Amino acid sequence: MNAQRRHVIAGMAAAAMAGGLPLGAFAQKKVVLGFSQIGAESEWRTANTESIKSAAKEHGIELKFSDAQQKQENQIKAIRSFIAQRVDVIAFSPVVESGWETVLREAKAAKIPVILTDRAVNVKDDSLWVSFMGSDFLEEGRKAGRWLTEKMKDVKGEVHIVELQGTVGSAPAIDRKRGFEEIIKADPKFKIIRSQTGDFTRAKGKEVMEAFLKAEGKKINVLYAHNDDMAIGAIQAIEEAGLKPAKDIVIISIDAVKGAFEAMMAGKLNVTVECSPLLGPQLMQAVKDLKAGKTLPKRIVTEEGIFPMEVAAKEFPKRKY
Ligand code: GZL
Repeated sequence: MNAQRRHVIAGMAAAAMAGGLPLGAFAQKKVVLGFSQIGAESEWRTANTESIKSAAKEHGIELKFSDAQQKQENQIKAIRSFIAQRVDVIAFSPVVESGWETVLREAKAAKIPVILTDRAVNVKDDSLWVSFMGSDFLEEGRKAGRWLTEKMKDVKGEVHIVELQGTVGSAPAIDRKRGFEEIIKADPKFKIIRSQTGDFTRAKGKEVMEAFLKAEGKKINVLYAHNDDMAIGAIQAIEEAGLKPAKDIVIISIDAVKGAFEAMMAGKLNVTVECSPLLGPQLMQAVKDLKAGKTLPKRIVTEEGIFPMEVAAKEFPKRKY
């Protein structure tokens, strides 16, 4: 703040005190952010929520937070409520890609900017959202595919893969599948023999893996899970079937949450591809930049790695989620 502006504010404050106005009337009004979170379906989501709440506090931003329990209609309701409350900025992690045009048009009509975090939306008019920050799910799928093709490069016969997909219609499920298939299609020995959604949860991941094992049994060579929670559920099913996870069935998953590192250190998971949930600081900085009149980049990509079980013990102490 420059000296002239400081002088004016001091003058106004003195006049206010003389006139009995509360000094607080001149304190900077807090920026209000309305955030619609998907739910609490996985370790990743819990870490993402924690990152957003703690960053809002650190940045002095008033956060109106809503948990949609993985239902799109609840996210739409929450966004409408933020519009009615005239928040400064709306941000959300869209549970699925489609069905957002109407409510995003309402936000635009109310002149409230919308930031997408974590997952993208599929709308014709990209002016309905100002910025999308999150991972490159296609590249995450490719990383999983590259690790497997390298691991199995000397295998002569067919490699039978079962796939636990994320939430149907969600950006991560669509793109992690697409990226993985883009890589493995180069060698016809790789065959996805079963593929079904486990909705990103441990319980559903276990249930679907039990069905895969019943149907295909020892024919299964590889499990590709779109997130660690489903992989951890599947590991339980594999053990209950009397098989050794990461040995009888090679297991690849995505997120790199603490539970995945613990599974790798126990020798039950072969590799996890990183997908960082720590979007809070970036989001709050973007909200403040918006309020300061700055233009945000349309796409902000989070940089991420891949962690095979051989490095798990060394990396684990450094993990932040
Ligand atoms: C990815 C995120 C996904 C995680 C899952 O950015 O949307 O949703 O991979 C989470 O663990 O449930």
